[in-house]
Amino acid sequence: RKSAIRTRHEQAASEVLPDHRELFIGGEWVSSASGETFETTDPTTGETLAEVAAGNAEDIDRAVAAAWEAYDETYAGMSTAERQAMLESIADAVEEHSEEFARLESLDNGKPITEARIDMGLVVDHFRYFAGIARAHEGTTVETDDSRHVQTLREPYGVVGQIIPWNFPLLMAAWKLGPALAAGNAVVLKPAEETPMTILKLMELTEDVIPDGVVNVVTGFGTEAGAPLAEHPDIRKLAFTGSTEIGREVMESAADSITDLTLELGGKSPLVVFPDADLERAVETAITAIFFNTGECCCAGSRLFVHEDTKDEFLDELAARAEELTVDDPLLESTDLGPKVTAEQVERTMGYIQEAEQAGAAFVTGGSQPDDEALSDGCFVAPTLIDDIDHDNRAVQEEIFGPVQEVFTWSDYDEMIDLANDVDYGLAAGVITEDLTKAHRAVRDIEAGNIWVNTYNDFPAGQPFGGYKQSGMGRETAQEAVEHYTQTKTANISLR
Ligand code: TXE
Repeated sequence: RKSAIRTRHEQAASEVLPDHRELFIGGEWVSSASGETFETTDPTTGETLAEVAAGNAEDIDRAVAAAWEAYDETYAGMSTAERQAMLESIADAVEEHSEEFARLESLDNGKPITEARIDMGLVVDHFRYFAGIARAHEGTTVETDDSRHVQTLREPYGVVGQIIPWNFPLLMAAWKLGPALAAGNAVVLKPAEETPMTILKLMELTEDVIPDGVVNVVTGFGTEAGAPLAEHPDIRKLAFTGSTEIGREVMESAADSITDLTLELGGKSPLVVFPDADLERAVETAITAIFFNTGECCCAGSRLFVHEDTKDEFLDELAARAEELTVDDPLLESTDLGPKVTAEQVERTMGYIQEAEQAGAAFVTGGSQPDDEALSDGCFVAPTLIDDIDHDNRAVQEEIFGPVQEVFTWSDYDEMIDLANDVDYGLAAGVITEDLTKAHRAVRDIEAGNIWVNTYNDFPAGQPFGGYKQSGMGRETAQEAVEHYTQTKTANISLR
């Protein structure tokens, strides 16, 4: 099996890798200023997938200059209808090549091919949504009295910077490029160093669609390429998705130039199961909440609160379902969980698991890397359910970002809500009940930017996404996101 996996991956790579691995600046493929490259690895086989240009501050300077030139000379003059057509064409490119994109994402990130296809559907949906929004962009007039005419314009910032993570590489790019381009900005985007391939392929396939310099991609590491972008004085708006720790640094950099900021950071989301919940639905929702994308989801439902009346039956069912999940080569249709993105991420996840173990937590299932020789070169972690763990344990308070869910039993609603809210994060939550009143009550009581009722990890375009507390600021994936990429100009015209 191990050699079959290797052969399958080599074959897929030869079919779907982009031709270009350079930086994409001003519509040209260029080497990094330093001439340096870095490797992106296939987390299933541990083999190098490709060598990619390692951008640095000089490259960011070039990209920002190219973006301003494109904004001033081309993009600012493009009509909203032309922007809409451009965004539609980007969606078409992804749709036409969606299977190639899905396989490439699966190779670079390790996500199961079935889930990579879901990502690509959402990428298309988000570009189309923002194509529509580009035409529905309106200012206001303000009524005072007959002595003046007051109106507001929503104007683009000009050039914006975007730093994206590795868990949904192309989807996170779509979430950010869609509203920025719809609002009329030119962009400098830095992909995560772990997963640069799909965005490079998108640039390759849209070279004739996006005017030169309107989207610039500088691949590279966080400190070498990300930090100079965040610090750049000519960037007028910055959007970052990643860890809360780096989000804080990015915020400090933005403070220097008073750059407007959107942050989408970590999470530690509660999933609350009420005693009246339909058992099968509750179990399936809990499985999706934590094991979708191998738990590498900022909104993963990683803390499960089950009512004591149903806990035993629920947990038996949940463990049985978790044990049925197939951990294997992500390119196989039958795989439910692929590898984590890097060995470093495995180490991090296993560190939390071991710490929980040392604190005396009980493992309902998992708690290790899978015992499967065919997967021994990859970054795999078995689906893990932890019971009997203190709520103040680090594994409960911090984002693990892996297939690990901690289970808590509750009986008193108010106490449960206090615990559900007792983390620094507030990105998402789930509630499972057949009782409408309980659902509405919990939606109001839980501190989170996104609350799913009887579902989880559902991300249609148009539904705002973003966090409370230390999970971030600003909202993406909705009309509100376009507002974040514009600034209000007020004109007061005297009528006297
Ligand atoms: O994140 P980083 P990492 C969480 C998750 C994960 C942890 C660490 O818990 O285990 O963060 O992951 C760029 N200035 N999330 O180390 O470092 C970096 O190159 C500017 C949650 O991958 O925050 C990449 O493009 N940029 C999350 C991006 O920031 C910098 C998704 C994210 O990397 C930089 C990913 C710097 N100084 C991780 N340093 C989510 N919210 O979905 C790094 N970067």
